[in-house]
Amino acid sequence: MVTTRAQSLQLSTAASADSATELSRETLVQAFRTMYLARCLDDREVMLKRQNRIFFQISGAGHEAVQVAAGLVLRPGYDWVLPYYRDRALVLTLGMTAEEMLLAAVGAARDPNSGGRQMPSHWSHPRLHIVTSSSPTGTQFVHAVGCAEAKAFLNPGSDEITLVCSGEGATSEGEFWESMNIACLERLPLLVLVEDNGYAISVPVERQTAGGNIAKLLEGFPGLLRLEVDGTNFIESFRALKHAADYCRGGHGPALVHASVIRPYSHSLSDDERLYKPKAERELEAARDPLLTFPDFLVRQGYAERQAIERMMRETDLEVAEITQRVLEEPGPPRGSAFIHLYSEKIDPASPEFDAQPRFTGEPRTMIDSINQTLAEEMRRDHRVVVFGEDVADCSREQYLSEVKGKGGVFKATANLQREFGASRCFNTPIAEASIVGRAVGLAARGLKPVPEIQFFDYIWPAMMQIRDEVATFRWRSNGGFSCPMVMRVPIGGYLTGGAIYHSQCGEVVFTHIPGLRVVFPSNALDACGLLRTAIRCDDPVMFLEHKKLYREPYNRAPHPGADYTVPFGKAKTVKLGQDLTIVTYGALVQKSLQAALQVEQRGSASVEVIDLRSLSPYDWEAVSASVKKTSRVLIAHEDTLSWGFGAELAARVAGELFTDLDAPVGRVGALDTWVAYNPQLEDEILPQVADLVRESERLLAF
Ligand SMILES: Cc1ncc(C[n+]2csc(CCOP(=O)(O)OP(=O)(O)O)c2C)c(N)n1
Ligand SMILES: [Mg+2]
Repeated sequence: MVTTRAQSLQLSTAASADSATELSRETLVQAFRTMYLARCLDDREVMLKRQNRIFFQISGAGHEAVQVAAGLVLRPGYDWVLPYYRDRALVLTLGMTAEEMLLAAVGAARDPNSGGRQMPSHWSHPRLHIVTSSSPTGTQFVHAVGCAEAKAFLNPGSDEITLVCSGEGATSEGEFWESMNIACLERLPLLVLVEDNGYAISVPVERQTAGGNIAKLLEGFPGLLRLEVDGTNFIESFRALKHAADYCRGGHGPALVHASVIRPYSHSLSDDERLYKPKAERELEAARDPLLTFPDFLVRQGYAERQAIERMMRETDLEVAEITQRVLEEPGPPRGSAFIHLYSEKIDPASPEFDAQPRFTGEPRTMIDSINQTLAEEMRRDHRVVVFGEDVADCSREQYLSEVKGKGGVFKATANLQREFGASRCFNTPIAEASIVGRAVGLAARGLKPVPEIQFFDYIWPAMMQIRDEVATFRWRSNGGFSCPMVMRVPIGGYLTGGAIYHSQCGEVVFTHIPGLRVVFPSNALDACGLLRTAIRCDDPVMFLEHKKLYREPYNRAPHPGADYTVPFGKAKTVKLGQDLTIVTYGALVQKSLQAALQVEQRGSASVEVIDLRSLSPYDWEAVSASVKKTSRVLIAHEDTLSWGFGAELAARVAGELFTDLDAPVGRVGALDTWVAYNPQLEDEILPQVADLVRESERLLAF
């Protein structure tokens, strides 16, 4: 097995520690051993890729010195690390083995990073607190904010820090700036390492970053320690990173180390830098290669002898070759394993365990009150529940709390939570949706239960990358190593008379199309209480869609069903029995469908069944199928636009599986395929109305 120890080296008798860093001679030599091992693994992978024995390669070549330095200032399994794809030498220093890396390269089932699901160099190692990394550039910054923030809940008083790494190109992403703002606002123990190799694929840094220097651009961020260093120089890098880590550990706030490095192997094996980087520049870079300069330094300073270093390099080559032979025999993930770890295997929110009986007390409450009370009860029950978002706190200036009533959310869903549970468990965030969801990822990865609010569904889109590429993939891509269960509460929907295009949209189907995510959509106070509690107690990420129009309706109120009332996901409710037509619906169209059913029944002899799906992913196919088998006619109705909607999927499935049970075509009603307008008459025309449901029902019944 390849180790990162340097025990086989013959050490010189000169200085026993470096005077600039106080690192022992053994540590210095070991640092080179790790750098060399990293390069050796890259070279081996390059060869395997060329032989088509692995399927992707991206190297850390040229970044090794600063990465090993970063690894040495961290305490593996104590501090938290959000690496990026070039951080091979960093994660080796933290304790990942060469074998674990090559298992990832061949896509083996035993690969601890992802079990063959992600490209190699997408590091993940729960025991070492190396949090699963993905391919989108910059998404990791907001996770790091959440990880650093979790310290105050889980490890207060400790000197733990979080390290997040990136290239200079990725600092152009909004998530980087959102993170730097929050890190400075909250004085988080966050160490940011920007490994600046001068290029983002082919784009040079002066066309990427205003002024060409990210550290300078950050001037003026309060409390942020900024250090610039030659990242190919191990000694300088170690000193800078040690200084920065000490600053973070001391509670002074975040630090950023901007390290200039080289990238001798092009961006990846799919890129050829000679297309945009001239020979002279590549030669200048080559002269800075730490794999040449650092051993020279070790010999010059008398820390090791040249021959011993060369012997160690040969031994490392042999060991890597030997591991490669073994790893190439490793089996890949077994057939049939594609769904494993898509959702939690620990808690099934669709299980009968969540099928509770209500124990009603008190007067009927509105849906918004019910949500507010459920949040409070769950925060009382579980200290890990943390609520945050825009305007969700009662009053950020806590000294005014005794004088003012408090905001508690634009719809009041979170009223009095800050008052009861304190500003650490219910707090306002900057208006930055990617970081609202992204910091929840970091908090959840460390075991907290975040319940972030997105103020309006219409404004969820800056968080889309986080939701689709991070939240939903976290467990699957790390092969169960990490998870980020959270509840994203999102007010949705129209019929508001004046809500217009940016306060009325639906679009739930965008999220039901995401594997790994649960989507629920209650239509009344009782279900909102039960489904929200299930969402908080389950172990998956849940999108909890709250229809704004239903928040304060008189007809959907319910007395409180008890502090343990839960409703299982994927269980529809038949809200009206009938024999001749099934209307399958959810959200605001449940009530409209009931009204339509009554009108249809008054005008003819048919009877209509109405099913409220309640949760959309998973959804209750059994209930739909049983009802359609009984009635032989089905109408699927939703407020969201008609085309490519949730109804399209259901209609396809009904047609595919229940064709012989049908006496009429499958009907659908939804909004016009356009936006919701401000003018009330136009809004009415665009959104589905009772009359539309009656018309379509009668068409199907007459067929
Ligand atoms: C959000 C996103 N956009 C684009 C890409 C494609 N891409 C992958 S790496 C990269 C360049 C990153 O440059 P930098 O941050 O400087 O890191 P380097 O590769 O130079 O180490 C790009 C554009 C991506 N992975 N994610
Ligand atoms: Mg770069």
